Amino acid sequence: MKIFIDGKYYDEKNAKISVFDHGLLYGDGVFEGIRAYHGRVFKLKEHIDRLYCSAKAILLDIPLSRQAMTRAVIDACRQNRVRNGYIRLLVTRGIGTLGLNPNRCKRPSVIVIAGKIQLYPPALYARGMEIVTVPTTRNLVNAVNPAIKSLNYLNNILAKIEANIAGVEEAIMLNAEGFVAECTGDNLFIVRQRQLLTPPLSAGALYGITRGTVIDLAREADLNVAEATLTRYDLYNADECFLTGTGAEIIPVVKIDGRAIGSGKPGPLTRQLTDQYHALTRITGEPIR
Ligand code: PXG
Repeated sequence: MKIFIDGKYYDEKNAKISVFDHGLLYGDGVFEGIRAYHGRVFKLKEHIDRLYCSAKAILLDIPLSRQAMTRAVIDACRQNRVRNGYIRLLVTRGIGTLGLNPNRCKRPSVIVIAGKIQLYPPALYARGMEIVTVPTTRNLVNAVNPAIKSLNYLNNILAKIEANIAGVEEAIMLNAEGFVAECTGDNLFIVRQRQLLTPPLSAGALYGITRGTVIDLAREADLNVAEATLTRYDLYNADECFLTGTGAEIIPVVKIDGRAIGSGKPGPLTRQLTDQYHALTRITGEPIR
């Protein structure tokens, strides 16, 4: 695998960053996780836009234009002959001194890794997954806003560890007010009386690209979609529940905190949206050439 770092390609064993990079020292930086399907990069513009929004929020000046960044992602796929895969795009604050001050960092670093994706086990898609709510609360929007896809994911990692301890693969995180925000790496939807509901960004959700795609697909199919503040009670009494993310795509949830959701099997709208999503990945995206 050849990895792009600041305009040059390095093979895996030489792809290194400095121990003085503030991305490592302080988690100071932003990232994206992007998929390629059938020789095309899916929703690339949306991911690039979100990357620049995350960077803006932390006053990080990305040293590449959006066009050059788009080119770098496509080129990294081409160099690695990735047609179906996963692209991790990172911008770190760059090399500085020991000490928080980002002013000491002269130039942010841009890293593009184009490789394979680690997915949930296929059986979970067929049967649906069981998840739990966990004690670690979503970051406050007034602290490190969870809308920023920053390199500091420790809050989510703690929640993921709590899910692992409970013997499940994902955790539902609540915000400080006790409303549902999202999962550690996936957004959450429920279906109630044929209406799709998902927490608003103000509840502490990430502006998920898959979430946005699912909302568009649902509207195309004449389904009613709304953002809603949801409690655990709403989840337990939903007809269906599913998670969305670049990695997960759409994965059904059939049990939450020991309560079976709906019939206890993946629901019909979850299946319908999954089919629509897969159809879209077959026909759209930025060609890798
Ligand atoms: N919530 C959080 C906290 C995320 O980090 C999503 C929701 C889903 O957003 P998208 O835009 O992907 O629909 C994410 C995305 C990984 C990995 O390597 C993480 C994400 C996506 C893909 C891979 O763990 N997070």
